[in-house]
Amino acid sequence: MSDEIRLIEVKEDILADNTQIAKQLQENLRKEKTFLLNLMASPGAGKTSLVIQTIRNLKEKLRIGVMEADIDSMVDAEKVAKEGVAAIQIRTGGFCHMDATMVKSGLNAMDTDTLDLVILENVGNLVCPAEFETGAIKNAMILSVPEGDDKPLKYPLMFSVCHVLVINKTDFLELSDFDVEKCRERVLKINPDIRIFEVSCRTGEGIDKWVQWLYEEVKVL
Ligand SMILES: Nc1nc2c(ncn2[C@@H]2O[C@H](COP(=O)(O)OP(=O)(O)O)[C@@H](O)[C@H]2O)c(=O)[nH]1
Ligand SMILES: [Mg+2]
Repeated sequence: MSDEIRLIEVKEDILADNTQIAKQLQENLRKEKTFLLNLMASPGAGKTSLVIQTIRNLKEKLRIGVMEADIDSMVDAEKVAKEGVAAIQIRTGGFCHMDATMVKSGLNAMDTDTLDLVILENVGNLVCPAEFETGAIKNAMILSVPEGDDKPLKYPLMFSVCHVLVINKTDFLELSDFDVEKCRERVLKINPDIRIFEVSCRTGEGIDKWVQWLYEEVKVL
């Protein structure tokens, strides 16, 4: 019976096609001088909070748009729109990541040539979004203190595809056994070039350094 069943490996093909579309998209964004930041993290790590902090710090200097991606619901786009920037919500309809085609549709719905910075808040998880290039100029991720300092050991791919790691919720450090130095060592072993920022979106501590890094990157583009 099993002789009749054909097994077809599609994952590699899907990823190769996606990479091609992502490359083209990134080229177009560079020409347009629109900086796309792909922000990834677990649910609840503080993606929307960091997006809001970033908007508050940069909206006088940069024209910002936000693309919120979720399996369902509009709540994040509604929160972000209140900050006075262009926001759209992508509903992935069950998909646990954004691929380059979805990002392209989202960007088409925004007036990107009037924007300096578009932040993509990717779907919350540390697995699938790491596998799909989005066309972003830079990938950033958040690891929040309550998640634990062992996450680089468990989700190495995510830490390896990111240019920046933001350790968020540092206001929880004194209640937690999270070891920042151990975490840094683990992350740098996977990705020696990654930039690491320690912030609290609650107290605002450390946000200035993150915002300054992002601003410089957008300016360079
Ligand atoms: N204590 C503390 N709470 C935070 C911090 N950043 C975010 N939160 C809270 O964590 C929860 C999830 O944040 P949210 O930004 O929605 O996470 P997202 O699911 O990754 O977008 C919310 O209740 C936030 O208020 C932080 O730095 N410190
Ligand atoms: Mg969110």
